[in-house]
Amino acid sequence: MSGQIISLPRTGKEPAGCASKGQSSCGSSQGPGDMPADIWNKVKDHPCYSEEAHHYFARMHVAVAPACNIQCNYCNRKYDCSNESRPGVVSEKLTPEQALRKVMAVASKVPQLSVLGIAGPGDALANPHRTFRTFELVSKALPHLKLCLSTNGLALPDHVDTIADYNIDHVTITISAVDPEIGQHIYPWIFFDHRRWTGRDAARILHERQMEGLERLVAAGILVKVNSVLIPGLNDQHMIDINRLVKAKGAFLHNVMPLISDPAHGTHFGLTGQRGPTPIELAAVQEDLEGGAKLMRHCRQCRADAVGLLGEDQGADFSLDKIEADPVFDPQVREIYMSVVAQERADRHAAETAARQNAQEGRKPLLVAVATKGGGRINQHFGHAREFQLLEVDGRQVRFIGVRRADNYCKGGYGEEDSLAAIIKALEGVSVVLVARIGDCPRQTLAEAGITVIDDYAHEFIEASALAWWGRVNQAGGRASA
Ligand code: CLF
Ligand code: SF4
Repeated sequence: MSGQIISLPRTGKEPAGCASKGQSSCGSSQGPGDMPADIWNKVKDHPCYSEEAHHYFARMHVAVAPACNIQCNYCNRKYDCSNESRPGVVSEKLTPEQALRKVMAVASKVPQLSVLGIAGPGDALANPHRTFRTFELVSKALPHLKLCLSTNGLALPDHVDTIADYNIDHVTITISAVDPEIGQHIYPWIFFDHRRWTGRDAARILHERQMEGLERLVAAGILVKVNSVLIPGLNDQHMIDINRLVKAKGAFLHNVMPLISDPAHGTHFGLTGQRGPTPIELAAVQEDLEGGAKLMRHCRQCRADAVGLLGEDQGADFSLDKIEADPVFDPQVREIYMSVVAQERADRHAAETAARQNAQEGRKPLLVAVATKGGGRINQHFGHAREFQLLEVDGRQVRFIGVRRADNYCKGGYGEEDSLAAIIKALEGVSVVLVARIGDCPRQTLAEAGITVIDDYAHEFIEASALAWWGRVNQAGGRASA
């Protein structure tokens, strides 16, 4: 079981690892000055709707919704919903009562928890009684939690009023096509109005229901995020149509997720060799979408039973057999955490503002990768990082542009050469990696690959450090190796 966490994961030195002897494009990532106060209040503690909030706040999913009313070619029912999760069976399906117990257990140990989401393993609204009963129980016990659900949209128009009644402020609709000609190659069938539909008709009905649901949610003042699964050769050229249409209909964010496809998952796409996009292809599509609906770039495609900060999963610590029969939530612990976060946010903002005052005129942007385990600080050892946050820095602006993943280098006290090769590949195009600490050996290997790793900004704020590094490099004559 995880221990109770009150401080941010930022202070205290990292344990020495192996070989260690020796702003944002997501429009929701900024502060209250960038959006109306009522919208800021809805997103400021939601790790998916605000890139900034994802440094401080956690979400959890409860797997209470096993059934689905459509078939996606990237999904196998044995696996998590690919809308919102990476493949891998959910460890346990829950009743609403079990879900409440699990949420209480997590809330009592993880004060960062701010959102309860229902995202499968099927479709939240194909299981409306289980979904809404869960929300009812949790909202009574823990009214401070934000409620969030994810759906393919087919049943959505039937439930908009209930969603509003339950104060569910955030709904994600997965929309991977807005043209039935394309949609029919993604969705082989849907079950609607007591019968099964296939082909173009299925895709048309799904599209109409998604649009109706989106419009009605927006009219009800509910924030809508649209997830689109990017399928090379099928909807990559179409993504701009999706982006522009959902923007016109009032979607708050658009999250383009790379298709995860593997024959081992038993999906139609996996078995027929449909590949997912490379990181470069994903970035190119995202670049094309600039100027349309705001993009979410910090999604981790989490499991339908994920628990914790985005990018980490404490789910295994909270299986039913590990949690107490009657967990108790202490609101005071949460209040202390919230005051720590408020101070951190203010300090981080001040540090970035100060760094900007020393900034030079923008020149060629450089890519900076950061090892962080939350709190908005550079606070992770290189060898422990399973992902790196990617920033584009031009001396005046720091733009969050995504996350690159690779297996961590340090395993059981030793460095893995294979992992290092994969990390170097994942860091393609990066000028510098900012870490809390790194050993001489991996630092040297990365340097030989043209990637500088520095720990000079250990435990400092990310954006201010990236600006400071950029200034240092440019004062040193434009070298990216200061
Ligand atoms: Fe869950 Fe989705 Fe709500 Fe977030 S996840 S239901 S909006 S609380 Fe977030 Fe996970 Fe990406 Fe989803 S990182 S897969 S976007
Ligand atoms: Fe699978 Fe989700 Fe698609 Fe249903 S909506 S088929 S659970 S990916």
